[in-house]
Amino acid sequence: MPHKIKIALISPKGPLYRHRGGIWRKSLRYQPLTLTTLAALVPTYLPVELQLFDEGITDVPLDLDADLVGLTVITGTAMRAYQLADHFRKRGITVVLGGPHVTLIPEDAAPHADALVVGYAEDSWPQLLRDFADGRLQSRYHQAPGLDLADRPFARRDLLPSHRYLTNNVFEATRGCIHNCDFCVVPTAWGRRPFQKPVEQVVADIRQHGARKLIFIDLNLIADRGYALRLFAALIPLNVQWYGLATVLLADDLELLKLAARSGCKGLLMGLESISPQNLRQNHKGFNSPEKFAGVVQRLHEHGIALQGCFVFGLDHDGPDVFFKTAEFAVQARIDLPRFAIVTPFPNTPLYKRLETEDRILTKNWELYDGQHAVFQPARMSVDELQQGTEAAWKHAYSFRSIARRIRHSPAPWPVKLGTNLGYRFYANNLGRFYNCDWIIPRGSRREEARSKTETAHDLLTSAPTTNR
Ligand code: B12
Ligand code: SF4
Repeated sequence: MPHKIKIALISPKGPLYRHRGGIWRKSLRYQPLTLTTLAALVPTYLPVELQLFDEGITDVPLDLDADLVGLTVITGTAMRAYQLADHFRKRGITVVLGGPHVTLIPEDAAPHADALVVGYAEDSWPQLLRDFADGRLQSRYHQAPGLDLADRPFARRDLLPSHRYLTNNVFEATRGCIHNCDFCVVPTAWGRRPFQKPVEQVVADIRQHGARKLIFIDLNLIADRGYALRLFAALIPLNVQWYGLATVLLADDLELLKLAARSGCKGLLMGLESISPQNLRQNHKGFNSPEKFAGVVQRLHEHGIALQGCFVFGLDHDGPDVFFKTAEFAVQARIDLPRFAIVTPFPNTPLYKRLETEDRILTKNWELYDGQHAVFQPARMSVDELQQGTEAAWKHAYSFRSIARRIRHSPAPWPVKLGTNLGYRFYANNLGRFYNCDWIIPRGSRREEARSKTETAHDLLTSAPTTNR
C-alpha cells in the first residue's frame, strides 16, 4: 500500500469566532462549508488521510502529524493564518493558503506559503494535490477560467463534529453577485459572473443530508431571477424552512417573494448598509432606497419572513449623528434583527483603493479588518466617534425597550425572536470585551508595528474603546 498523504485543513480563529473566549456561542454558530467542500474535492484515487480543524470550535494541535496543511484565510484571520503557516513550515510541513484574502491580495500571503490557491478551487485544489503527490508542487494555482459548479461532490459535512454547531444543515446554491458595491469583497475577488449549481443537484444535496431547517450561505440568492425562481419552486416539495441572504430588490418582486415564502423562507439577511442615499450612490449601491426600507420590512413580514438588516457606519456622508438616527430607524422600521458594523475596506476593493489614494488607510494590520474596528480615517468624524458610535447603536437597538418595540410584529415564533434578540443583546453589551485582538499578537509587538507605520495608526490602536485597554 502506498504511503498515505496526511492532509490537515484548518480554518483559523478570529476575534469573535474562536474556540476559547470568543463571543459566538454555539447558538450563533453554523458549520461553514469551506473545509468540508475542500475535503470533498480531494481526488478519491489519491491515498489520503484527512483531518479538519475549525478553530472556532477546537484547538489546532501545533504538533499535528501532516504532510500538507491547507489554511483558509479571510482578512480578519490572516495574521492567525500566517502565524500557523509559519509554524508548520518551520516544522517542514508543506503549507497551502487559499480563500477570500489570498484571492484579494495574493502577494500578502505569498511569503507564508509553499503554494497559493487564488479564486475558487474546484479544479485547482485537486490539481495541486496531484502535483504534490507527484513531487512537482507549483507556487500558485488559479481558478479555472471556465469554472463550472455542476457535478461536484457534496460537502463532507460529516468530517466536522455536528454537535459543536447550532446546525450543519448549511448549503450553497450559487456563488458571486451581479452587483458591484464598492465595499464588497465579492466582485473584486471573484468577478460579477454568477456561478450556479444545477437546481436538481442542490435539491439532491438537501435530500441526502436529510435537512428540514437549513441555511443558504449564498451572498445573494436572487442575483439571477430565473435561477431563483427555479430553485424556490424546486424547494416547495421538500417542505423545508430556510434562511438565506438576498437584496432589498426582492420586496419589489412580488412573484419571487411569494415563491420564496412558499418554498419555506423564514428569514433573510439583507445589506441595507446606510440610511443615506448619498452614501449608497457613492458606493454603487444606489439600488437600495432608504425611503423604501420600512416597506421592505413590512412586505417581508406579510409573507412570514423575518429580516436581519445590516448597516455599516463610517461612509463619507456619515456624521456623528448617524448612529442614533440609524439605530432608531431600525427600531421604528421593526427590523427583526438589526446589525451594525464599521465599514471595512477589504484589500483591493474599490473602497480600499479610493481610501488609499486619499491617504486615509490608517493601518494594514489585518487582524483589525473585522467589521468592528475603524481602520481608515472617516470623512466627517473622528476614529473614536466611529468606534464609540457603533457600539452605542448596538446598545440602543438592543435595549429592552427597543427589543419590545421591534419584535412585537415579527413573524418569527416567540421563542425564536426572543432568543435571538437576547443573544444579540448580550453581543451588543459585550462587544468591547471580545473585540480586542489581544488574543493573537502580544500587545507590545502590535503597538510597535503600528507606531512604525504612522502616528495616526498608533493613536487608533491605543484609543479605540473597543480594544479594551
Ligand atoms: C460561513 C461564513 C461565516 C461564518 C463562519 C466563518 C468561518 N470561520 O468559516 C461566520 C458567521 C462565523 C462568519 C463570520 C465572519 N465573516 Co464570514 N462568511 C461566511 C460565508 C457566508 C460562507 C463561507 C463558506 O462556507 N463559503 C463556501 C465555501 C465553499 O467557499 P469559500 O470559503 O470561498 O472557499 C472556496 C474558495 O475560496 C477556496 N478556498 C477557500 N479557502 C481555501 C483554502 C485552501 C487551502 C484552498 C486550497 C482553497 C480555499 O476553495 C473553496 C472552493 O472553491 C462567507 C461568504 C461566502 N458565501 O463565501 C463569508 C465571508 C467569508 N465572511 C466574511 C467576513 C467579513 C466575516 C466577518 C468579519 C463578519 C463580521 N463583521 O463579523 C466575521 C469574521 C469571523 C471570524 N473569523 O472572526 C467575508 C470575508 C471577507 C474578507 N476579505 O475577509 C466573506 C467573504 C463575506 C463577504 N462577502 O464579505 N462568516
Ligand atoms: S449586493 Fe451584496 S453581495 Fe452583491 S456586490 Fe453588493 S454587497 Fe456584495
